[in-house]
Amino acid sequence: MVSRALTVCLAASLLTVAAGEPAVAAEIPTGARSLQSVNTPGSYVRHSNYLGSVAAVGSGSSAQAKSDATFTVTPGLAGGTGCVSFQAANGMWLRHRDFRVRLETNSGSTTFLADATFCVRDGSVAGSVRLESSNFPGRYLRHRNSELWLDPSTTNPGTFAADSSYQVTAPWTAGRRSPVIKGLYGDPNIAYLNGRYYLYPTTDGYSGWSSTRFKAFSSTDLLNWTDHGTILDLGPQISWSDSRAWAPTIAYRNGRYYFYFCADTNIGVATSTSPTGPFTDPLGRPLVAAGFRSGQMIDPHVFTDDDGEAYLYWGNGSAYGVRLNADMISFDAAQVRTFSLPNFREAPFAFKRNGVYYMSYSVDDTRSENYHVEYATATSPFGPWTHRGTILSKNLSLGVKGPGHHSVVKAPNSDTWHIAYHRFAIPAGDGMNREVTVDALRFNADGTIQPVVPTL
Ligand code: FUB
Repeated sequence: MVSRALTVCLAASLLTVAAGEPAVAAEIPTGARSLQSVNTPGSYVRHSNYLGSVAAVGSGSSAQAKSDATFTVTPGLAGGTGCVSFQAANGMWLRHRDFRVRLETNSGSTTFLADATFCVRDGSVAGSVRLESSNFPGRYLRHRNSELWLDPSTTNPGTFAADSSYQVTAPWTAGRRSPVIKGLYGDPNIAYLNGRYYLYPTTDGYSGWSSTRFKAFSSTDLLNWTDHGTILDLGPQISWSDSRAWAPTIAYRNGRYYFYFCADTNIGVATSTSPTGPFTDPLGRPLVAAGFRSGQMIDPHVFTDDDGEAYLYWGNGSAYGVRLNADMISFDAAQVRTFSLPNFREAPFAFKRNGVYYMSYSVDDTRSENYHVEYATATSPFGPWTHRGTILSKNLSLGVKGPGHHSVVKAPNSDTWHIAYHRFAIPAGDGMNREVTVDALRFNADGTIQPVVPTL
């Protein structure tokens, strides 16, 4: 499935436009796609021995050839309006290096992100596209002797335009259902607000988790997600920190949305009248400053109880909780509780079902494939917590590694629950190259939680 809003505007169409017909500005959804050369029909962009090429692919081609000619189109790793990146089935990305187009693992460096980002331009024939380098404007993804290069248009611009134009087609191999939001993201916070589901993640793919911006996505069906773009940018919008934008969460009270986020291992809060912002910082300082208590002051979650009281939970190394004041942007520091939660590492997430308070949390290190989620229950939002076990862990037969930093949401007017979490991007991700998915969360009759069955 493809998110309509995770789309990139292109002067191209998935449908072939007959010559002579007026060109219709169209959109190409992100997701699995193939790219057919316009001047060597039947030849597709593919990778072979980690180098980009153009080669014939047909219905009788091998499964490997079809897979090698299929890419997941994502928003450009380096950003930019109308810019995209191409991820192969093995998790590596098309990039140029020394102007040769090749397949490499995302190192997270600024250079890599730019080298792997191509901005979509009109192609030489109706419905086709050209892909211009984001960091070398004027150079295009072009085939030359069947090899893919990042070339400038020099002599014979007509030939060059044809060599660098592609029809975007349906993919040679089917894509997976997940990740539900295309691209690299971690720490998803899922919430149901004002008739829609929202996901607020950390943006991944940066070494040291050094992203500086937060994005939001929304959906009505948990499958098709609309990208609302950047909703908070630490650089211009937060005066007290410019780095390490991690693990946000959201709460609603009295007509306002409160967006809690990590910045440089402090917890801040920003408010808006919309779940997609614009958000502004009412405090001009962290809500929970680094050093306030032992461990890192990260990974906030706000749980609102049936009586309207809101509770802030957070922590890495130690788990903390406190009731927020009615303004949602302050609390009584003397009332902060430290919880005893076996194996707790980070990412506490609280919810309530049938009068039982659940505290779920991540165990181990997000860089470890053994990262997983355990939970405890209580009869009050402050515990004491009774440890109940593991609900989500790796599944190597599916390629699922490091699943964790989850959140939980209940479908409206139902007892249907879902869990959003990240895992190492499949197949070549790691603890800084993670992807987000959503699965069912099921309960036993006694209220205990069944182990999550990861779906791809
Ligand atoms: O995304 C950065 C950090 O990684 C989060 O704050 C932790 O929970 C871990 O997932």
